[in-house]
Amino acid sequence: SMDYSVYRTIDEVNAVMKGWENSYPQLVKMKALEHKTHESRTVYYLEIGTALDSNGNSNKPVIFVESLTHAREWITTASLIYVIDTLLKNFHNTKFESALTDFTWVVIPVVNPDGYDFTWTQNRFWRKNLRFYSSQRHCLGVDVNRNYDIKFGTVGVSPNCTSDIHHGLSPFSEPETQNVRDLFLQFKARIVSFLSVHAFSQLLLHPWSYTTPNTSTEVPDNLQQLKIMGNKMIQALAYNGKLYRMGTAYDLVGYAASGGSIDWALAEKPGIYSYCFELRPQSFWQGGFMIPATEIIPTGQELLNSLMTMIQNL
Ligand code: 0X9
Ligand code: ZN
Repeated sequence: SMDYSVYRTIDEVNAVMKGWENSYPQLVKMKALEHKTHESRTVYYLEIGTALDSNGNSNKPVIFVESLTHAREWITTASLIYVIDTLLKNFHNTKFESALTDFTWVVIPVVNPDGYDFTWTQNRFWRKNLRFYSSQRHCLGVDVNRNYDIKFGTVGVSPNCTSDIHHGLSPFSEPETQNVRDLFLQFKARIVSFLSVHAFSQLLLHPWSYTTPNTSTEVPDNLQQLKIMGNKMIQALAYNGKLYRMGTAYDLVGYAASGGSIDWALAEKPGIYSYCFELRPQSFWQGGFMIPATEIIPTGQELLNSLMTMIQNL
């Protein structure tokens, strides 16, 4: 059986995905996304659920999950591996069965494999992708979560390529955002929820992330539903006693950010349940991005519990 309490390299994560497809051919398809990264890597995604046809299609509602957009946020992919493996292994357990019989899960476990590999080999605290601009020192990378076409370049971003929140040259200039966009559009008619998995701070963010006190009259049409569902989800995230809080980015962390995935997804398909998880730990003092691997399982348990709560309330 699989050891959950270790962090895996990009090659190991891809091998885990392949292993699932081999072990559960009725439940899992692993596919390549179209846009290769700057270092020519292929980004893979999974389609998970029953009654997939030979192309991996079904008529079920889709829950779309994207993770490891930010290279240093290792706990996100590690927790997701726990979640997916637990769902697959316990498929016949009534507690989890509806997750795979009533829904199709479309999951990108590592949106940014170049950045992830860079955190293993060069710099553990790297955040962005590896967009190469010039041999100018320090000018490397775009913040993938600022590159979507929603209020692009307006708030919580930088035009400077040396910045950790550099938005890139134009909306969807990056292969990583192009991949998420194209996969979202492929499944758009069936998507009921879009989930972006990040770390850390123990938060559940709902749109809009771009609003500040000046623009806070702009709210999603489904704000009430987002809040009601989000409240249930943060209660479920407290599964192991950790406090999670829910709100917009500005409400919770005091900064707005444009060009992010959850805002783009909700604007593209109004009415969906679009959230950004900020997983463990709560703060820098509890390990920050370097959270010990011993916390992967409990973090995965609380993430799984909140996902089960969400689907039971859809
Ligand atoms: O700043 C970010 O991109 C996210 N926080 S992080 O510390 N993981 O970098 C929050 C973004 C919230 N908004 C969207 N996901 N759109
Ligand atoms: Zn992040």
